[in-house]
Order: sequence, then C-alpha cells, then structure tokens
Amino acid sequence: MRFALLTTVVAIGALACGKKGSDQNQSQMQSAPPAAPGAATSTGPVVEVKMTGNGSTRAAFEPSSITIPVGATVRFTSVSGGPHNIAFWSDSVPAGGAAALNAGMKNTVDNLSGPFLQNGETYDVSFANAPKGTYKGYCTPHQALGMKIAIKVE
Ligand SMILES: [Cu+2]
Repeated sequence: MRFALLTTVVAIGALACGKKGSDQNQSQMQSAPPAAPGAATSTGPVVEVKMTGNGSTRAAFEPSSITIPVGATVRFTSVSGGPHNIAFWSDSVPAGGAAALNAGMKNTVDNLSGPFLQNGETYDVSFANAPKGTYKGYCTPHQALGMKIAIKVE
C-alpha cells in the first residue's frame, strides 16, 4: 500500500516535469527568429539590410535605399537598438504590390507589417511576383526617428 502511494507520487512528479518541459520548448519556439528559408516561392538573390540604432535617439535601415530585381528576397537583420520591424505603407506600393507582399511576408502583426525583431534576429521579405516600382517601408517602433527604407524593384 505504501509502495503504491509512493509510485503514484513519482508518476505525478514526472507528469509535472514533462509539462513544464514542453512549456519551455514552446516559449523558445516563439522567441526563435521567424526565418523560414525556402518557405517563400522566391528564386532571386538575397539582399541584406541591417536595422541599427542606439535604443533612444537614433534608428535606421542600412542601407535606407536599395534597388533589387524582381524575385529577390530582402533579409532584414536587427543588429542594434531593437526591437525593429519592417512595415510598408499600403498606399505607397505599386498596383498589385500589396498582394505580392502579403504572400512574401510571414508572421505579420498587421497589414503589411512584419514581426518585431530582437537584436540578432532576421526576417525575410520575398519580392517574388512583385510588380516593378518603389516600395516604401518603415519601422513601426522608430517611425518617429525617421527609420524608413525605399526598395525599388526593377
Ligand atoms: Cu526600428
């Protein structure tokens, strides 16, 4: 009788540990970078853009103006002063551009608005099937600091 009780306690303990373990895994997965190489249907080159800042008075995309071919992927990396994100003004993109961006942006938090990146995290925007023209974007937390980017697809 006593032995059976002890076994039950041990079993419950193991269950509790198992549950805790899976919770930890879940939170780790949520904080992991959302990069999913190959998930987008892009076959073009990858163009790197850094997101930088000092956490208070200065924040920028580097470079803040780029020209890419149709089908390229722009890879945003939060280097310093995060969190940063990339969001596009829906009325700034060429006709048909919003639909292309919706297909090329994963885990959006709002319309044409990418997730917030901690320093060291990366986020890809695929310009597969994106119409030619200029796409104007900004960082939501640092829009007031002038953190903007112009991406010209040609
Ligand atoms: Cu920012």
